[in-house]
Amino acid sequence: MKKFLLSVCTFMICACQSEVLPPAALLPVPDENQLAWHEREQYAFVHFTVNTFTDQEWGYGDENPAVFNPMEFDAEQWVTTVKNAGLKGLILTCKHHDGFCLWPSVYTEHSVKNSPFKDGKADIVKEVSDACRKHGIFFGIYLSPWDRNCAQYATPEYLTYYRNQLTELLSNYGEVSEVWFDGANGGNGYYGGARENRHIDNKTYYDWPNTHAIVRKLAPHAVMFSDGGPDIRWCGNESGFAGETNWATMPDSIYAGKPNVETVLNAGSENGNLWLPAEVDVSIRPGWFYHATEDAKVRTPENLLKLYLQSVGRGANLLLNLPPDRRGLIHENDVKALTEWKKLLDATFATNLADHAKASSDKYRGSSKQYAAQNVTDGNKETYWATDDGVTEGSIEIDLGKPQTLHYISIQEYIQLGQRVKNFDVEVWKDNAWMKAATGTTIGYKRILPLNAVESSKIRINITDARACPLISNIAVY
Ligand code: FUL
Repeated sequence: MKKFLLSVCTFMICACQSEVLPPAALLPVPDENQLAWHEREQYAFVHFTVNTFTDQEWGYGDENPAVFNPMEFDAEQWVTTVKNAGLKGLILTCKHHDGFCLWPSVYTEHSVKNSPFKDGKADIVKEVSDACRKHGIFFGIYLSPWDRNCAQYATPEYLTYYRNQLTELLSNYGEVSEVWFDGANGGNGYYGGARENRHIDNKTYYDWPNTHAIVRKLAPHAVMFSDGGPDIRWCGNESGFAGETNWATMPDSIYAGKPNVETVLNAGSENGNLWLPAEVDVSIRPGWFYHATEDAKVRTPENLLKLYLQSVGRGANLLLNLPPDRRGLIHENDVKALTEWKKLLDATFATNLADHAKASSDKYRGSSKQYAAQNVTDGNKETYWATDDGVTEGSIEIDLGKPQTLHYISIQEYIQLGQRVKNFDVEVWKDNAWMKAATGTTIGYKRILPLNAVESSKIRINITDARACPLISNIAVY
């Protein structure tokens, strides 16, 4: 018996000694909804309302619903275009600043129900959300807080109106995965006939916490976007780029003592106490709404690839706007650009040369295989390479087997335990020596850097500084 107990104890001691504990989380970390959001990477925005028919960007709020008549409207065409472009979802402007509702809201007459389209029986939100579900992409809503049609705007009653509409959208159209709260606010408008200037205090008027609570209750898996969150932040511009340094973390008030809010939004904040990653919203055309005069100004496939690298390639998500035309269709020129872009993306990122390639490192956590470099090429996002606590640098070498032409490297941190890397570089083996091929600051969910078609058989990633021991879950080379 004694002997048996002794061997059990010895076994337990050995087992304990060989287990190396994972690093503690470096706060803040993403919650489940935010993690799911990171993985969506790129999706479509759709701006459509009376503006499409009046050739405006911001409707005044006095537009006659009679102008809204997209005779060839086809939700399937929108959704299949989005899906074929490799975009994972669609966020629809259910109501833009002009106040016109794309669904027959019971709280206003200013909607599709008073348009000639389908004799006032249309519900664009329903058709689009149904098509998204049918084709397996997510659906999101944009409900403008600023409403230039509503007589109550700028009074406390408007909040009830706004929240009623939000409740309608979150109750009647199935799962909503993202709710977009626009930051444009106040100014002149129709306001039920008053035709005047109305200003609100953006920080207090909307009483956001109580509106957010409605979303949490009715759409518990949705993420909410606004300039400053609560789940996703604006990237600080509408030109299509996140910062080359891009922290998913932010201080709890983006306005607190920050003179250059846009700059902070663009780069995030290394010591921020909130997980608040950036979303890059940008249009495929100069405007957010369709204008025939912009038919020749659709972004080229090459420019769309650039946007992808400046957003997804910098750890942000890409929200690409596609404005349907007056027929109610995504215009041929836009479809063509998207199709070519998808081809370009597929061709560029088709073959991961590092897939299951041999990987080694100068050090790894507790010398335990559990944290070895092989984890970065195993295709499993749950495994990662890590160093010991307090060690904030380290190198991973990947053997590509034979000389290859290298165009891009993609690196991912295991953000479940926090964003850590502050500086890194990439070297390639050239003429029997290591040669620097790229440098970067942050990595985050994903960082893609060009390697400019260099020829090499080996690549080395050197993490040179981090907020805590670095954790790399994936490295891909194209
Ligand atoms: C801005 C709005 O004013 C634009 O019209 C557009 O909707 C864009 C996405 O956000 O704040």
